[in-house]
Amino acid sequence: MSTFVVVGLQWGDEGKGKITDVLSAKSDYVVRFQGGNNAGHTVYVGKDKFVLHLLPSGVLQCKGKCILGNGVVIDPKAFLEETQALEEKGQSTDHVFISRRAHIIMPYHILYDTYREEAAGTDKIGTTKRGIGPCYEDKVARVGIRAIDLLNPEVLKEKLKINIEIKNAIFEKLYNKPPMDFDEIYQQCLEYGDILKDRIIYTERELNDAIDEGKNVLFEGAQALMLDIDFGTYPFVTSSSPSTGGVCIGAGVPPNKLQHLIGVAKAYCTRVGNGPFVTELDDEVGERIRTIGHEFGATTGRPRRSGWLDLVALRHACMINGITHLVITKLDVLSGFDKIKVCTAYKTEDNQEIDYFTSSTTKLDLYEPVYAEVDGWQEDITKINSFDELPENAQKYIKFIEDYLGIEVYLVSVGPDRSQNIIRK
Ligand code: 2SA
Ligand code: GDP
Ligand code: MG
Repeated sequence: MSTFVVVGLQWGDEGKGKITDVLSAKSDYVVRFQGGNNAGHTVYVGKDKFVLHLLPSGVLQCKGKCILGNGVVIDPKAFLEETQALEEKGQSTDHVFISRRAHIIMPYHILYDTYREEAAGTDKIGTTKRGIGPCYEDKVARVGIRAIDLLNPEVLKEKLKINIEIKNAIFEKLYNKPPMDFDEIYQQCLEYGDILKDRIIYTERELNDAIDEGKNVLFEGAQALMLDIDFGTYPFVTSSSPSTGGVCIGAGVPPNKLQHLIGVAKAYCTRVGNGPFVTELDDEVGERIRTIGHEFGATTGRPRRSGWLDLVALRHACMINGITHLVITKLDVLSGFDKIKVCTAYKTEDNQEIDYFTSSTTKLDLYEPVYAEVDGWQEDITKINSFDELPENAQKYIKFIEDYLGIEVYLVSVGPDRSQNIIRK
C-alpha cells in the first residue's frame, strides 16, 4: 500500500499543482476528491505552461488513471474544454475518468452563483462564479444530478424538470431574471452523456482494490484548509472539504488507507476572495510579494491579497489534516528582504495574546498579528537544490517554521519548474 495525499494549508494557490505534478510521475492513480473547476493549478513543463482547473494536475505525468472522485463537482462543458485544450497541446486525456456518483454543475448553478454574488454587494464571498456552492447545495438537499444520471434520459428528464422549475421561480422572484429553457438544457445534457459515457465509471471499488494491490495512489486536494467548509474562515470558504479527511468522503477510501499526508504552504500567505486575513499587508511590501510571486488567480485572474506567513493558522491546518510531510513553496519570492516577519500569535481586541485559531470569523477581523522578525537573505536561491547550500538565514527561516509547528519540512520549492526543489534528507 502506497498512498499520498497533497493538500493546501492556507487559502489555496500554495503550489499544490506543481507538487502533485512532481509526485505523480510514479503514480498509478491521481485522484481529485473535492471542488471543481474553481481550482487553478499551474504546472510548468520546461517553457510550456499548463493551468489545470478540473482535471487532476497529475494528468500530465501519470501513466495510469486520473480520476475525478465522487466528491468532485463536474461542469461537463469545462471538462470537455479542458480535455480538448490538452489534446491540442499533444497531451492525451484518455486516462481521465469520472465517478458515477460525482455531481454535475448545471447552467442554473452558475447563474445562481453569479446572481447571488451580484446581489450581495460588499457582503459577497468573492466566489469564482463557477457554480460550485449551488451544486453542493443541491447535493446536500438531495436534488442534485449525478454523472450517472447523464446516462439515463428518463431519470435525467424527471430530475431536471423539477430543478429547473424551482430555479426559475427563485431567479424570477429573488433576482428578477428570465426563466431558463428546459429543452435546451436537457438536450445539452443528453449530448454530454453521450460524449462522456465511457469515462463515467465506478471508481471507489477500483481505487480500494488498487491500494490493496500495493499500487501508488495520489490524492490531490484543491483550494485549502482555510477555505474548508467546516474548519476554514466560514462563511468565506468554498463548499467542500479540502482536507485529508475529505479524501475519505470524496473518493470512498477509508482513513486507515491514507499514509503520507503532505501539506503544502507558501513561505508567505495569499488569499483571493473576501474574508479575514490577519497578516494581510495593504502596503508596498504586500505589493512587492504579489508582484514577485505573480500572485494572480489562475482561474479568474484576480489579484491575490498578500501578507506574511501566519503560523497560528498554519498550525491549525496541520492539526486538522494530520500532516506528516510539510512542503514550503515559493521561498525564492522572499529573497531580497532585509527582514522577514512571521506571525506567531494574535492580539485580540481586548489585548490578550492567543496562539490558536478561533472559529469566530468576526473576531478574526479584529485581531492584530504578533510578529517574530527574522533576518532575510539577498541571494537568488532558484538554482539551489540542497538545503545546506541555502543562505544561512533562509535555513533559519525554515527551521523557525519547523520548531513552531513541530513538523519537519521535507521539501522546499524554490521556483515553478519541476526541477526547482530541495528535498531534505
Ligand atoms: P467558490 O468559487 O465557491 O469555491 O469560492 C469560494 C471561496 O473559495 C475561494 N477559492 C479559491 N481560492 C484560491 N484559489 C482558487 N482557485 C483559483 C486559483 C482562484 C482564481 O488557483 O487562483 O483564479 O481566482 C480558489 N477557488 C475557490 C474563492 O476565492 C472564495 O473565497
Ligand atoms: P495551486 O492552486 O496550489 O496549484 O497553485 P497555483 O498554481 O494557483 O499558484 C501557484 C503559482 O506559483 C503557480 O504559478 C506556480 O507555477 C508557482 N510556483 C509554484 N511553486 C513555486 C516556487 O517555489 N517558486 C515560485 N516562484 N513559483 C512557484
Ligand atoms: Mg490555484
